[in-house]
Amino acid sequence: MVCEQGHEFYFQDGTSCNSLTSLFEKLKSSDDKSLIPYIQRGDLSKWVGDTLSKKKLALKLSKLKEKKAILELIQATIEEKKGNIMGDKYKDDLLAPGHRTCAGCGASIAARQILKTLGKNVVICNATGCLEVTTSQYPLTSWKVPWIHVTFENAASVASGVREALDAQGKEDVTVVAIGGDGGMLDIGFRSFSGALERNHNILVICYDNEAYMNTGVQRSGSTPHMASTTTTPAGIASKGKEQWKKDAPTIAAAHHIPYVATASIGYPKDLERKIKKALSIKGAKYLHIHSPCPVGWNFDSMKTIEIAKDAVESKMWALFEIEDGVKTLSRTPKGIPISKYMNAQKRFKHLSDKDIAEYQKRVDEIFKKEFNI
Ligand SMILES: Cc1ncc(C[n+]2csc(CCOP(=O)(O)OP(=O)(O)O)c2C)c(N)n1
Ligand code: SF4
Ligand SMILES: [Mg+2]
Repeated sequence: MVCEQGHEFYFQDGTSCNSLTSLFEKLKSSDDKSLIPYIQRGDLSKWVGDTLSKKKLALKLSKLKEKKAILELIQATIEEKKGNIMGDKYKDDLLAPGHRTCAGCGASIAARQILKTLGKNVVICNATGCLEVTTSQYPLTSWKVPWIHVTFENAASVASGVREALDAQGKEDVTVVAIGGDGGMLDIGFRSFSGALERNHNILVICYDNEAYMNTGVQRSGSTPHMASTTTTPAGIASKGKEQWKKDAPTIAAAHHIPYVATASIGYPKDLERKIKKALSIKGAKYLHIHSPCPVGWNFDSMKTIEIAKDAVESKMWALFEIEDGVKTLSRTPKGIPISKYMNAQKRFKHLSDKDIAEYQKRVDEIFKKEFNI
């Protein structure tokens, strides 16, 4: 069928249009989900190609001028649709949706919460790991703020350098953040982490702790909890999972005599927000350690990320506290739910017997008694 302007248009479902207007009307009203990837990639010409040109000579455009006009109209329509698809909900997020973290990923929830409070006047130095890999696949990025991918082991060193450079330019007001996972920040990047804290560089160092090297296949880290099963500490006849207890990174950070250390959880975003704001008000090195459950590595239903995060806090598996000038203060009194509720929801602990869990419970109770007297 030939349209009023002498063109033939066909959609992939075989319908043709009589005019350009009907083409755009169809595009506008389409609920076709296959459009979404093109819109998100902003890959207009591919969409035109895939949608219109596949049918034999479906789009006959003899003049370049006409083609340009059509492309512009489609571009405008796509921009309009983009607004609808993304919705107002995510419009102000500084970590754009569409990245590739797994469903229910605690690390990406942490990153959104962090950026919301940090705002735009920031430079992020992000170590290799799940958060970096999933949000920055070339040529795309989810980061709407200045962001540097640095190697696995030196995020805090790069942040120190960025700080120096900005200060030399008189840009003391820009916040500099080093962010990495527990492997990148607390094991392999420990030297650079420790160095930056010891120099008391005016930066905020953040570890999103998902308690293993997730990006490379759930290997144990120093931050993996005792008896958790990972691919390098698999539970079985001869093993009950990781032998060692979780490394106490916040206490190690505080031992560098920095002005502010805090722990947080993605389950308590207001507490996290308050702590970031406080960190930003303090000059010198600050350390924030955020518990960030990983449905894949911990093996739980991805709908339950926040519930698991909260249960960690309420069962005393994860304490929310601040250390200011060496003084440790609990920021949330846990409800004291049984630790079994937290553990039984995750397959990484499924091999534990009631006796093992009771021993765990005893240990966390003792720690809370000793450190917070509750
Ligand atoms: C020096 C070095 N060693 C190992 C790797 C491979 N590697 C990339 S990401 C990763 C795991 C990251 O773990 P973590 O920092 O905890 O972040 P997560 O993936 O858990 O978010 C490893 C081992 C690397 N990139 N560089
Ligand atoms: S493996 Fe875990 S930390 Fe990595 S993207 Fe998936 S849910 Fe997030
Ligand atoms: Mg990790």
